[in-house]
Amino acid sequence: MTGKGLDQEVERLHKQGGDNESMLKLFPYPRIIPKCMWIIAAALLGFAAPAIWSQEQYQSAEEGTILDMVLVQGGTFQMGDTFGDGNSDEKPVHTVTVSSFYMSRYEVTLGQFSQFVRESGYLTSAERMGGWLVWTGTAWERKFDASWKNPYFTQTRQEPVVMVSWNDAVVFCNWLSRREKLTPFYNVSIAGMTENWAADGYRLPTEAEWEYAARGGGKAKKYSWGNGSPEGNVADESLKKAFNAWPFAIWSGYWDGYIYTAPVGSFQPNELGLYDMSGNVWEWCNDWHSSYPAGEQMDPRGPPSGVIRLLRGGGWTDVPAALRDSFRGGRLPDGRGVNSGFRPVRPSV
Ligand SMILES: [Ca+2]
Ligand SMILES: [Ca+2]
Repeated sequence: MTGKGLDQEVERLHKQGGDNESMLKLFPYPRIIPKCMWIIAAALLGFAAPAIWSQEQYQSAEEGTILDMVLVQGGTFQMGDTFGDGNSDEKPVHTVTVSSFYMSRYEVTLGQFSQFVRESGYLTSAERMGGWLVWTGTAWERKFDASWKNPYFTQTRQEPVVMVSWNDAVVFCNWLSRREKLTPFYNVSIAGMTENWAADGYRLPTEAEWEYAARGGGKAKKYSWGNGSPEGNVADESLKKAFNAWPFAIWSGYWDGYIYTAPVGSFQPNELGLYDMSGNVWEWCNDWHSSYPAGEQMDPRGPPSGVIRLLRGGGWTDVPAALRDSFRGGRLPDGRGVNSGFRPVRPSV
């Protein structure tokens, strides 16, 4: 589906009723990165099969720290379009230094998210705002019951949670902080949200932290696995074989064996021991999308306000260009898709 086609699909859904303006804005890519609309369309959408989600999946009784956190030693690196094949918002390449931090070794799993919901009673954006588009095998359709519980394909507890918004992810981070007696990073109220950078609790990574980590500590490489054929779950021949009608490009000649999400850690980790940075699901970053500055940056946090929150790394629906370490995707804070999740970080001191 091209960007134009995607816009038409959104317009059609709007005319069907039951939608609203904020929902229409859940497709921001064509507006911020017009050069690669077809990649963006693929990145935003997923597809579906009948969902089976057993009661057993709610019954995790994990205690203590539920995330395996990896210490990422800080350093200085070149951030952005270091290969010269990126989009305008990946330029200019600029020097960035990040401090050390802890990062989850894996994407947050369905099992972990179900524990959060069970203990908190939280209702996600998709559940409150009427699902989103899914792929039925032949067409994209708005499914009002689509959510993390029902992404219209079967998932095990070890697979990454999907259909979660930026707003959902930060509530998860705060829940995790409180259960570990840490100070929450996000202060969420009806008046808005503020961030406490002095807090020791969990938060989403800055995109500088994410890119530094995906590059295995700031290395000049294109994907988290390196520069060659994937070591991860992407839009591959398995996907195309399952769905002849799949409307987007795939990584031709590559078979990863997974049509949808893969259990986290199914592929080799990068140099830092982090799994699935490129591929499997897109990962929310903390920052608002904005243009890069030209000068050197120390622990950049992005602008104080904005419209689009960043997503990084590409997912099981994506082709090479969107899987690059420097590619910048994004959605509105309540945006969600069957191909996006998150992985928290927390300070090292
Ligand atoms: Ca795949
Ligand atoms: Ca990922």
